[in-house]
Amino acid sequence: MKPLIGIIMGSTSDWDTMSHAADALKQLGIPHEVEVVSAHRTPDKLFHYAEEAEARGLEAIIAGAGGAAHLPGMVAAKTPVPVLGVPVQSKALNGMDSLLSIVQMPAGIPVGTLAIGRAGAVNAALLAAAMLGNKYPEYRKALVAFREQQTEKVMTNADPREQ
Ligand code: RP5
Repeated sequence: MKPLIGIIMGSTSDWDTMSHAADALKQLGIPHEVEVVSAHRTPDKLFHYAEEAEARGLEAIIAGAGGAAHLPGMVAAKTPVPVLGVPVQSKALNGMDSLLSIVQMPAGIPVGTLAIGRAGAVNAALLAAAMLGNKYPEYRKALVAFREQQTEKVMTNADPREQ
């Protein structure tokens, strides 16, 4: 099936984090692709990826990066496809650098920024699913079912001593 969501990241070292976005999309049955696209190591590839995204049918891009994390902002600047940014937890500054680099976009080019690390990656996928759900009822249904299961899991495991 043609991918509807593109998951990109600045480095293979981001995969530990970004794999959680891919897992969540897989769980919801949403076709997606995964690719390393570095803003500073492969800038031409970044431009090409962003310029082609809409024509290839991508309806959202989840972009993860760490440190001076300009990948999500640069991609957003080159495509009208909505971009969700995931700050990867960096070693030096624990991801605060990534977070501020991604979230502080000047007015005009938005990047929907999620939390640092795994939570951000999972939530980027869930948010992308919610966006797709406006157009594809099957993905809205899958998201609702996921949330119901999540609630059920908490309700049936309420005593932490029994975990
Ligand atoms: C960023 O630099 C990447 O997104 C990654 O989080 C960080 C470090 O990259 P590596 O040096 O591990 O390749 O571009």
